[in-house]
Amino acid sequence: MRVVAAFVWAVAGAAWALEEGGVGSLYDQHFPPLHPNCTQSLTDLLLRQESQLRESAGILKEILSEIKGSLARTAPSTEASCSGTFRKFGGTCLYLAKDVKKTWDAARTFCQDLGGDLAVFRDANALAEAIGYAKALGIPRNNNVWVGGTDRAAEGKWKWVSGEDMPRGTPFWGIYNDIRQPNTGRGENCALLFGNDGFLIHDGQCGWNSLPLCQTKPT
Ligand SMILES: [Ca+2]
Repeated sequence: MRVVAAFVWAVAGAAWALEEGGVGSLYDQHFPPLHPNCTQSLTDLLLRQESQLRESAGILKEILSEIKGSLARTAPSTEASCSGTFRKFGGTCLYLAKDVKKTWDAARTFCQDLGGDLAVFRDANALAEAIGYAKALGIPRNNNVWVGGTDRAAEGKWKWVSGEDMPRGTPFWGIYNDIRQPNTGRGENCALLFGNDGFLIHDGQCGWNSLPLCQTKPT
């Protein structure tokens, strides 16, 4: 509104100044003096135009908002996902083959054939998610689940198949019948989730037949 008023005053003021300066006659030849009614008409015109521009700006904003919403709905998702039978848990994909029983080595080959390896857990939350997964699948407590840990290369030095050291103690390894795991030395060199101990980690004989817990990265 102030802009419109200033413009009107500027036009009227300029016409008046030209007349006062002696070049008014030249100005009048080209721009006859505005009749007071004309000034009012110009003001009305500018006010109407301002109102229309505001209305147009509002409509354009609505259109822009619609376009943004449409783009957001049609844009492809960039969130990583897990392929095939694998399920996503945080930043990893797990697949517990509940109907497959194999030795630790055969279970590892089974997982590698699916593009992954036996599962490893770098923190307690990751292990807790895997235990929750096993329980949700209804794995019987007398079943065990192979994970990717072994001390076969050097007795007592438990390593993940990724080459990292396995964590020791709670809450990773179980304490069963007051015996802290791992407890069987050279007799048991492969790591499993022991059903009868709430699927906490135990050492087991690599030749036992247990369920493979496979892991891949989301893609
Ligand atoms: Ca051992």
